[in-house]
Amino acid sequence: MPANLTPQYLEAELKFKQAKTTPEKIKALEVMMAVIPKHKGTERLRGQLKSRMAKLKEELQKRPTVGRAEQAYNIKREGAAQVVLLGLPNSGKSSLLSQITNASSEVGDYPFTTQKPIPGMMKFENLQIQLVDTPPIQLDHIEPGFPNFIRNVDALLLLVDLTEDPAFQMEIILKVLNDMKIKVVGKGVIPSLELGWASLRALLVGNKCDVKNAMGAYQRFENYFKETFPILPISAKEIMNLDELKKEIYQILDIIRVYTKIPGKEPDLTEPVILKKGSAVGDVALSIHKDFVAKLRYAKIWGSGKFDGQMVKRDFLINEGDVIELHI
Ligand SMILES: Nc1nc2c(ncn2[C@@H]2O[C@H](COP(=O)(O)OP(=O)(O)OP(=O)(O)O)[C@@H](O)[C@H]2O)c(=O)[nH]1
Ligand SMILES: [Mg+2]
Repeated sequence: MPANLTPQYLEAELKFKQAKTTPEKIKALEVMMAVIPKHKGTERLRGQLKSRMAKLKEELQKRPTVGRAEQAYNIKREGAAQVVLLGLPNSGKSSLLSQITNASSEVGDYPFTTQKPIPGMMKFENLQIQLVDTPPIQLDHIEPGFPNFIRNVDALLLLVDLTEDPAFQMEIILKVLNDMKIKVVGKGVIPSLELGWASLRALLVGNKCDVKNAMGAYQRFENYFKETFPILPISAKEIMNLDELKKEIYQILDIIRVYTKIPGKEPDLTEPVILKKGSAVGDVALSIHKDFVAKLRYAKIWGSGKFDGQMVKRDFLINEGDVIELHI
């Protein structure tokens, strides 16, 4: 039986031959393995590719590679929060980052386009939120620096391709996170965890809803996950539902915005103070200066008070949109 190799495969093979470094070779080989036609005629060749890949990965592990990959994951947190895009190859992570942030990340119609994390800033109302595009999730390979990075972000955006069995993709993502001792929490309270475990809020997003039949797949996927996760369909390419997505990203962060004012002046509504949900007046003072808390006598509050300008103490709980005048 002839192998019938496609132009896509031959192109990847050429890249493999031209590759100089082991990571370059692995990337080209990954593409070859992904695009090779899967039938009897290519069985032998697929076997060879697999063992070649095993050798290359072994080679890579032998080398003391501390540094490069790990350094790539040392991304400076900027804005009100740091949210990471996770998903399988080709799910559309880079398309989404390029669409809703000021950054651009290479988009390719072949898997493993993205090889290092890329941050971008997303504007949402009067806030900037940092989104980070990542290389695709793989079951058998986790890059150094990746687990540590993920454990320290504020929330995850799990992106699945609605044209390719989304529930299966979700299973793989959850398995990889579980292996890194990360418990993903959608709706509800964050549980207390065993030592060594981290928990992260996550939003589930089905991409490519513009494609025929994708919304049917979304309905089934949604039925399965909607009790446990906030979930929505989007199209990164056709710009569908992206404003709604921004709102949902803000929602999973569990933060509130309040505004401070000086007596006799209007509050500056372009400069929110960002605090965790459930914060009190004292936390507002603390966010301005640590000495401020000790000196705080009372505050006046517009919004959560019984009436506008009500006098409250430092343990008074605040809500989204409140305006607070601190008195020392
Ligand atoms: N129809 C459709 N195609 C999309 C959409 N989003 C992305 N794509 C296509 O899907 C392919 C993969 O997109 P990428 O953004 O590179 O996906 P990725 O998840 O970053 O891929 P890796 O970096 O390999 O993990 C490209 O051909 C995109 O044009 C979408 O909303 N609708
Ligand atoms: Mg990508």
